[in-house]
Amino acid sequence: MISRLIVKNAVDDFLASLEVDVAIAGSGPSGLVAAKYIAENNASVALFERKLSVGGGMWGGGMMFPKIVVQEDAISILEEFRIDYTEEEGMFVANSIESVAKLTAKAIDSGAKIFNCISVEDVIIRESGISGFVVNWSSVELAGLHVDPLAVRSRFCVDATGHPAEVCHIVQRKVGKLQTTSGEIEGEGSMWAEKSESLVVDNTREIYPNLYVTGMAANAVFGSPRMGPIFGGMLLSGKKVAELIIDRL
Ligand code: 48F
Repeated sequence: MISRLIVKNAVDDFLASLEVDVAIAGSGPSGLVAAKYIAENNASVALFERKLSVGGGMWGGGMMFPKIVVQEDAISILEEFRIDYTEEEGMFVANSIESVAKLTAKAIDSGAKIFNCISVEDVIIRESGISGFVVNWSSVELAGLHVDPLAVRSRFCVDATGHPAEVCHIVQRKVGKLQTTSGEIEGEGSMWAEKSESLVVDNTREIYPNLYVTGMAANAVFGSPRMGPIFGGMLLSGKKVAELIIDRL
C-alpha cells in the first residue's frame, strides 16, 4: 500500500505538470522567488531541480558560514517570506538555512510544484519560440544511461540554473541567436558585488521568444560580474522575472 500511494501520488503530480503556464529550471533563490510570485497569480508553475535538495547556492552562505547579506532594496522580499534579519552597518544579515527553507515553503504554499532529481536537458521549440522543457531523471544523466527524456509543455520557460546558464547554452547551441549584443552568451565576469547586484536585475529579461533568464544565469548571459554571498539581487531578479511573465499571461 505504501508503495502504491507514493507512486500514484507522484505520478498524479507529474501528469498535472505536463502542461503548465510556466516551467522553471533550477531551484536556487531566483527560481524559488519567481515560482512563488508567479504561482500566487493563479498560474500553474513546475520547477525542475537537478539535485536532491532545493536551494542551489544559498545553503552555504559565504564559504559555508551560513549567513547571507541582503541590501535594503530587497528587504521587502525577506519580509514577505518572513525571513528574520538583523541590520548592521547599513546592510542586512539573514541565516542562509532559514532563507532556503522559507523561500521553498512559500513557493510551495503558493501552489508551485517542485520536482527534485529531474534535470532539464533540452527545450521544445516551435515557430512561436520556446514551448517547454525536455526533462529526464538526474540519475539517468549521472549514470550516462541511454534513456529518452519526456517533454513538459509551457507557455513560458525560465532559466534559473545559476552560473552555468544551462538552458541558455542549449538554446544558443541548438536553436538560434540569443537577445544579447553578440547574439551569444557573453560569459560571467569576475567578482564586483556593488555593480553586479543592480545589473542582475537589469539583465533579467526575455532572452529568446518565451524564454526568460533570472538570477546568476542572467549575469552570465549578459557578461556581468559575479557577486558572492550578497543575495538581494537574486531575490529582486526572481521577483522581476515573475512580474514580466505575469504581464504576459
Ligand atoms: O546557483 P543557484 O543558487 O542559482 P541562482 O538562483 O542563485 C545564485 C546564488 O546561489 C549564488 C550567487 C549569489 O550571489 O552568485 O551563486 O542564480 O541555483 C541554480 C540551481 O539550478 C540547478 C542547480 O542544481 C541549482 O540548484 N540546475 C542547474 N542546471 C540545471 C538545474 C538543469 N539543467 N536542470 C535542473 N536544474
